[in-house]
Amino acid sequence: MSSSSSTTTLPLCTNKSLSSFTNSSFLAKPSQLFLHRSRSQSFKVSCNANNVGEHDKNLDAVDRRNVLLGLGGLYGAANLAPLAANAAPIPPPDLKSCSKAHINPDKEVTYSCRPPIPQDIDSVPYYKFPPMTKLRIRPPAHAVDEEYIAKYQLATSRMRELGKDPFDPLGFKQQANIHCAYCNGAYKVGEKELQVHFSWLFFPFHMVFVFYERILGSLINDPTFALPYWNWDHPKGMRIPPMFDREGSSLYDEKRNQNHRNGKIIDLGFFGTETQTTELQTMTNNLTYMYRQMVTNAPCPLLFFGNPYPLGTDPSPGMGTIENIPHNPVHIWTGDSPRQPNGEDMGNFYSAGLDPVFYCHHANVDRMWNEWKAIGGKRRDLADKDWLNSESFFYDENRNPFKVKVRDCLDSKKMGFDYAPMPTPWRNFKPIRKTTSGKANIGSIPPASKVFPIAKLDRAISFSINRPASSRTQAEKNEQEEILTFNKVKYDDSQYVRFDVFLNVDKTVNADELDKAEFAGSYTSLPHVHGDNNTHVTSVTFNLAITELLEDIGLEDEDTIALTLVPKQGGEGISIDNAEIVLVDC
Ligand SMILES: [Cu+2]
Repeated sequence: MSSSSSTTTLPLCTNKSLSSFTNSSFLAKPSQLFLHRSRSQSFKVSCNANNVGEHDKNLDAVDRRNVLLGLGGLYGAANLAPLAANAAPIPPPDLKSCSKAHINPDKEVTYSCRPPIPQDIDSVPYYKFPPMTKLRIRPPAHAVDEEYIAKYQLATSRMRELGKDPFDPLGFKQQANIHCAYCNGAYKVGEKELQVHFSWLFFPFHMVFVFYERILGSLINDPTFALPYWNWDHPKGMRIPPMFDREGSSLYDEKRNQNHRNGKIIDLGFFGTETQTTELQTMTNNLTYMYRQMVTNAPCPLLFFGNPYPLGTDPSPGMGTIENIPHNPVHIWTGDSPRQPNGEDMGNFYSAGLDPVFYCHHANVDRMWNEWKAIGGKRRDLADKDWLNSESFFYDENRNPFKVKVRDCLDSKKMGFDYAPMPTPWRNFKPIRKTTSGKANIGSIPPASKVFPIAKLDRAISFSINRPASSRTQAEKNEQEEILTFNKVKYDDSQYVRFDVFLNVDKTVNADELDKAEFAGSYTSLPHVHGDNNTHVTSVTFNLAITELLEDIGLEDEDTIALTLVPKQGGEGISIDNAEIVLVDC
């Protein structure tokens, strides 16, 4: 168990962060942010370096929201769900059988995502990461200097140049195709489609994109070149990193939401609709999401990694916390959904790799894996052999084909890279109970048995639900995690979907203000193809860990608690069979 008691500092836009840039013309325009904390307090903040005094006031505003408590509730190690007895790991895909990818079940990708087939396809060796004398150190993308940007731009433009040969595995298009083929149904394993999202393959598969970084380095003869990480979990990084927003640069992509450029603060819960709230509230919500997804809702490995996906099972069994938020929303927020039919580029799996910022986004997703393990408790890699021995196929920087096992991708240092450290303010951002209106009166809302099944989540719904045990001792809580489970959450998976879950409040809850203990979490989905049955309907189990929330709200002694579901996107297409609270070993 670990907790940090250091004071959180949230430099939203300090002059220090700007000093590492040698040419201020490359920065996002100094924007005037009008941040209103409440009716009684308002702050005007400028990202101008000479307005630090006001800026500090703003930091204080966020600091006051922060409760410096420990992390709590992190214990032992095991899995949430048992596996089938005769399962096997997912093997590398059969390249020869690679067919057309689909944008949705009815629509094919207009080009083939298939990689070049190696001559000796049956004897592709396993990759051995070469020993490094010097680690590649991935920098936070908002804080790199012009020398770094010049190198990164040069390497990317050379990769784009190689992409003119559509079959060069080092070309930019082929690199993007990797994500297209593994994520939009081009590959089969056995009789079933291969999908590396919505399951425990999400983290290790994307980690293997490390070859992209090695290729970039080789194109500029710099064996220490490292990808930058989009530091969206820190207020300084909550915008498109400026170097990606320079038109004409090899790092720029035309197919991005134009409303989200020039320093616009990112909403890490974005699902297609701009929330009508202040930028301070957006950043506060962002830190709340990070705390929920890394700490509260990910005390057990499978909650963090996603559900088991052994050979022979259906794809997309259920995603882990970070894939859900902020991974999915960052994709959608960046993609050009206002102008492109399928949210291209970042807003759809098949096209996401065509935007250079994709690799920067995923570098931070990878970083969250290390940060999650660093929190301690039961937060450690899975020991399941079906996970450890799952494989994927890649070309290295010398155009040699290799297979890679998940077990070889668990330690970034062994893979030759590490991250330049940045503070993680979300670790101390445990939301507190809000005493504002919206507290539910258990007697005035229907029980879960009267509300489920929910045929359409087209408006907020409140209900009461019984707990299997109350007043649990610390030893009991150490032993078992209390999980709120929604069974058979069904929705049209060609649509954006999001709903939020609140505890102990009724429908009058302010669902745009998430920094409160009553906010339990959200379910989101990025449009994707699913299975071979050609239907659009996905059915998943959605779990939220509530042990810590019950402590925070003071509900530990209650036998029955109130819940409210608030649809945020696509609710008319969401149905839910039932909800229950269960105790599980984790
Ligand atoms: Cu992604």
